[in-house]
Amino acid sequence: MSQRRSVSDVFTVTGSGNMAEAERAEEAGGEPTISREKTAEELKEQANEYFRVKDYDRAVQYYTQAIGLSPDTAIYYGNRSLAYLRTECYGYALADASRAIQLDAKYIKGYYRRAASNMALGKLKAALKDYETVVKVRPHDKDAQMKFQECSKLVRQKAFERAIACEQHNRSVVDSLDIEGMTIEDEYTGPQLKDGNVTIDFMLELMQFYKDQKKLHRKCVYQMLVQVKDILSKLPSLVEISLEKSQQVTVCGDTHGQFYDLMNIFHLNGLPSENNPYIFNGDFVDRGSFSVEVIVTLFGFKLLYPAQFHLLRGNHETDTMNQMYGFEGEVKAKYSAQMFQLFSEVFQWLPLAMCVNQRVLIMHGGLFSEDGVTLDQIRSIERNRQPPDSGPMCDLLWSDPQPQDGRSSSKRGVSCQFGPDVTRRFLEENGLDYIIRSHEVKPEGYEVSHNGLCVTVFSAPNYCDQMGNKGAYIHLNGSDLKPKFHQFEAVPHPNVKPMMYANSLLQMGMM
Ligand SMILES: [Mn+2]
Repeated sequence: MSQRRSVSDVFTVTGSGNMAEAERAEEAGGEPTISREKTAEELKEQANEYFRVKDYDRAVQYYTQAIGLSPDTAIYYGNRSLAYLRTECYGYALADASRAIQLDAKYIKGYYRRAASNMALGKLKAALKDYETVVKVRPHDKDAQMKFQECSKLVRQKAFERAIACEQHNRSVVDSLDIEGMTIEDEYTGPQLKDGNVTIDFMLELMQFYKDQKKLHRKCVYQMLVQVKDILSKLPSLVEISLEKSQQVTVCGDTHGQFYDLMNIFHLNGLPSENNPYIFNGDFVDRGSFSVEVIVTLFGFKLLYPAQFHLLRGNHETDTMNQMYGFEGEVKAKYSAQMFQLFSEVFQWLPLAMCVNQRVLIMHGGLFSEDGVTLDQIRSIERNRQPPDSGPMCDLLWSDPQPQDGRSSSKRGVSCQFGPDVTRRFLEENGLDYIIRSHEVKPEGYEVSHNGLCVTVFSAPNYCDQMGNKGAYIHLNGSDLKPKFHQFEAVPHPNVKPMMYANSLLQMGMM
C-alpha cells in the first residue's frame, strides 16, 4: 500500500507518455505493428463484451492479451483496471490506473479508476487528489464536481472522527449509554430478551421477525452487544477447540449481509445448537444490505452457545471497510452512529484464528508475509484494535493464496499472496495438516489448492446479486478432520439491493 503517485508525479511523467506516442507513430509505418494493433483492438472489443456480461475474469484475460500486443495503450489499462475493481483486486486496479495515467496524462478515466481504487482501499486523500485533477481538467463536468465534493466531504468527516476518537481515547461507548434506562414502547411487538438473556425462543422469534423485515428494538441490540463484547474479550486471539471422534463442526465462509442465504444455511444444515456447532469465518457484514440482521443473529447464537458457536474476524469487521461498504451506513440508517461505534468496539475483540484438534488452522485471509510465524505468535497478537497495514494480524485478515511458489504483492493492495511452498513450510513448522480460509468468492463456493493444504470456503451465493457463484460450507468430523463440502444456491431476498448503504461514490457505477 505504498508509493502512490501524487498529482505532480503524474504531470512529470507526461513526457514519457509523449515519448511513447512518438515511438508508436514511428512504428506505425511498419505493417506488423498495424496488424498487431488491429488485433489488440479486436481483443479489447471482445474483452468489453465479456465485461458487459459480467464475466470479469475473462475480460481481464482479453485485456491482458491486448496489452501484450500493444503495451502503450492507456485505455487497455483503464479498462482492465475497471475489471479488477469489479473483482475486488484493488491493488492491481490501482497499478493499471497508474500505468494508464503514466501513458496518457490526459486520459481522464485513468484518474477516475485510480481514485476508485484508492477509495476502495480506504485511501481517501489519495482519491481526492485525482478527483481534484479531473475537476481542474473538466471544470464544467457535473459528475466530476459531484465526486470531488463527495470525496472531500468524506475526508473532512474522517478527520473530524479521528479528532473525536483521540479525545475519547480508551473510553467505551458503553460508559456513555444508559441501557437500563431505555424504554421499550408499548407499540413494539417484537422479540425481547428474557431477564436480559438470549434464549432459543428469542432467537426463533428474532429470525422470523427479521425475515419479515422488521427491526429489533435498539435496547435489545445494545444489551446483546454489551454481552457479546464481554464474551469475546475473554477469548484468546487464537481459539483452540477439540472434537471427539463422533463430533462434527460446520465451517462457513463469508456471509456479507446476505441474511436470507444465512437462513438457508440453517435450513439446510440445522440450527446452531450444543450438538450442531458452527464456525463463521469472518466478513459477516458489508455489501449485502441485511448486514445488521446477519450480525445480530450471529451474535445472538454466540450468546446462546458461547462454547459451540464460533466467530472469527474478517477484513470487513473493521472501520475502514464498514465506512466504504455499507455496514456503517446501514447501522446509522437503522439505528445510530453511536451504535455503530459499539459494533466497532465489539469487532475489535473477535478472535483472529481457530485451531481444531491442533491440526486444522482456520483464519479469514491466510498465511503470512514472512516465514517462521508460530501459533504462539498468533496467540500473542494484541487484537483489540483496527488492523495495522502490515504484519501477522493484517495478513490473517487479508492475504490470499497463489498457485505459484513463493510470495508476491497482493492483487488487493494489502498484505500478500502466498504460494504452496509457503503453506507447506508453515504447516510443517507448526505440526498442522492444512488451513481453511475464506475471503475470496469461488464459482463452486469452495476451492482446494496448494495440493490439498489450503482450502477456501465462501458462503455468500450469487455474491452481491451478480457473481453467479454457489455458496458452500464444510463439515469437519473429529474422526478424520477431512473437509466435506456442501454446496448451495442463492435464495430470493426482498428487493433491497446490495451496497444500498455503501458510500455513494462506490454506488455511482464505478465499481
Ligand atoms: Mn474478506
